[in-house]
Amino acid sequence: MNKPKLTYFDAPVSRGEECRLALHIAGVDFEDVRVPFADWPKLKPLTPFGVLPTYEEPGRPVLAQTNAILRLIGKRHGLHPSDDYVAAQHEALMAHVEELRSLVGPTIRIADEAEKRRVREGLVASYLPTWAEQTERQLGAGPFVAGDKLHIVDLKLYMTVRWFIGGKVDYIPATIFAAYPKLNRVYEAVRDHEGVKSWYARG
Ligand SMILES: N[C@@H](CCC(=O)N[C@@H](CS)C(=O)NCC(=O)O)C(=O)O
Repeated sequence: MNKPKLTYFDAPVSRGEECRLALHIAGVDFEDVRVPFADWPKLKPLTPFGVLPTYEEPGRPVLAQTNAILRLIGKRHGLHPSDDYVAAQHEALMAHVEELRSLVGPTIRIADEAEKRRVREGLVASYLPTWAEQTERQLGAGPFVAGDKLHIVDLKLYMTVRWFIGGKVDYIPATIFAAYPKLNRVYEAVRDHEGVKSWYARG
C-alpha cells in the first residue's frame, strides 16, 4: 500500500460514499476499494468493529467509524472547523445523522414486508419529521451549515436527504424532508458543489 485506502461496499451510498466524497474534495489521491457483498462475511471479522467503511494509511493501523474518518480528513484539509466549539456543533449534527441511520438502516434487513412497512411508517409518522425539524433549527442562513463553505457535516446531511429523495426507500415518501427549506438548501448546495460534481463526472 503506497497511498491511503478507503474500503466500503460497491455502492455510491451512505457512510462510505461520504468518506469518498470528503477524500475527493480534499484532493487526496486514495485507493477506492469496493468490497463485493459476497466477500463481506470473510472480511467482516478482520475489520476493527465488524463494519465498513474503514480507512488506512501506509504505516498506520486501520481506522474505522465514519465520523472519526471524516473528522480526520476534515481537520487535515480544511473541511472541519478549526474553532473547537464550532467543530463540536458540527459533530453534534454528524451524530444526529448517525442516529437516523441507526434507526432506518436496520429496517433494510426486515424480511417480513408487513413488519417493514409498520416500522417504516412509524418512523415517517414521528421520528423522521422530528429529526428534520431539529436539524432545521440548527441551520443558519446557508447555503452550507457554516455559510458559504462546504464542510464534512454538509456531506452527511446531503447523503441523508439524497437517501430518501429518490423515492426508492419503500414506505418512506420521497417528500419526507420537502418541508424543510434549510435542509434542502444544504442538499442542493452540496449537489451543485464543483468537487461533488467532479466526483460523479469521473469516468
Ligand atoms: N458506527 C459505524 C456504523 C457502520 C455501519 O453500520 N456500516 C454498515 C454499512 S453503512 C455495515 O458495515 N454493514 C454491514 C454489517 O453490519 O455487517 C460507522 O459510523 O462507521
